[in-house]
Amino acid sequence: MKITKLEPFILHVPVTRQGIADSTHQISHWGYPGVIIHTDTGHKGYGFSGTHAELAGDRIIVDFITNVYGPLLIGEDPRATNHLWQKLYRHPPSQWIGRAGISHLALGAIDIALWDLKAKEAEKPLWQLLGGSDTKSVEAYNTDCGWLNWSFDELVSDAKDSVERRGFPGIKMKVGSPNPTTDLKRIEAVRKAIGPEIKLMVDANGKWDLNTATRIGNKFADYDILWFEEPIWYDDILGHQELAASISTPIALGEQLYSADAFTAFINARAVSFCQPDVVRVAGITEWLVVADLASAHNLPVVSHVGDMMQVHLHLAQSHPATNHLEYIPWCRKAFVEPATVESGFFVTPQEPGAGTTFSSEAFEKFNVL
Ligand code: 0YR
Ligand code: MG
Repeated sequence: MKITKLEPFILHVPVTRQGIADSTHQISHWGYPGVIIHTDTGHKGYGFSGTHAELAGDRIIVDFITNVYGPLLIGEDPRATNHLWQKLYRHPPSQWIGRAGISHLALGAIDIALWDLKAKEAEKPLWQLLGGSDTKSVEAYNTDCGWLNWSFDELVSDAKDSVERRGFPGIKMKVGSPNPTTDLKRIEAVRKAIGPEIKLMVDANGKWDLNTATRIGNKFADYDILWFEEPIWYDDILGHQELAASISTPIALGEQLYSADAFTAFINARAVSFCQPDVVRVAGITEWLVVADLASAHNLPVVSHVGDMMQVHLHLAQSHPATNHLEYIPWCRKAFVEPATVESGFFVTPQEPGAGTTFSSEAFEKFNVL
């Protein structure tokens, strides 16, 4: 099998309900700048990054995919994922201007498309190709009930509805308000509404400084918070190390880390308890597997960041021993041929060959903005 053509696209899919906000982002659409990789066997691989749908930025990602990496891929066997990842990542001119940011998101889109192709050619869902079993149950937790722009009442009723009617065994809520005591009041009300048995996580999306995170983080134990996610600036290893040593709630992070090197540094510093790699950020499935193995070797759980990349992360959760839980964010599920689905708190095992990244043709007609 050989790569014959790269076909770029940019889909901007409106997020469900009203636009959402956390402490740092406001989103009305999810962006999928990506690529369809064509082959001489007729198989097509779908891969994409995940963005906040700023068209100018998405165009640069797609430009990098087609014009910088594209020529390095034509004629190659798409199943050689390790070889191709290294070829692109260490391509000297790209390495000089890359290794994170736009070039890395571009590499991620390509790598995901290659894995999709590899699984489609093998006629297996990706989790099966990676050694997974459908006897494994991946537990879901709902993030799409705890946004920071939800009013107090909306937040409490949405949290209650998620667990009582919809059966989620866990939920995550956003914190990082300008006045952190507001967050504590919201946490207290949510814990009261959902009862003591449900897993409750909080996510500050990197907003606070170390003093605030320590002061507020010390109160989380009163509400049995399973993890405190992105408490402070993403790259501050020593800050997270100090925080982890001074509060009892475990730290979760990783959605903003670009490499296994970065995870190694946080893990070695004992600055992280729950590793949250995202295939978008770490340039694809190839490096995600390195990070998950690394976490596994340190006996740390992996709970992928979903953003809205749920389908592909479900395949990885279904197959990797370090991961048993996955975030549920349903904004764009309807755009996919096989949307990730939760029943009674657990994900349904995907069955279609591939990595779960194939969009429906209607999604292309409706949402392609390139
Ligand atoms: C903004 N999950 C997150 C939104 C979410 C973000 O990208 O998606 O709140 O990805 O932090 O853990
Ligand atoms: Mg997060």
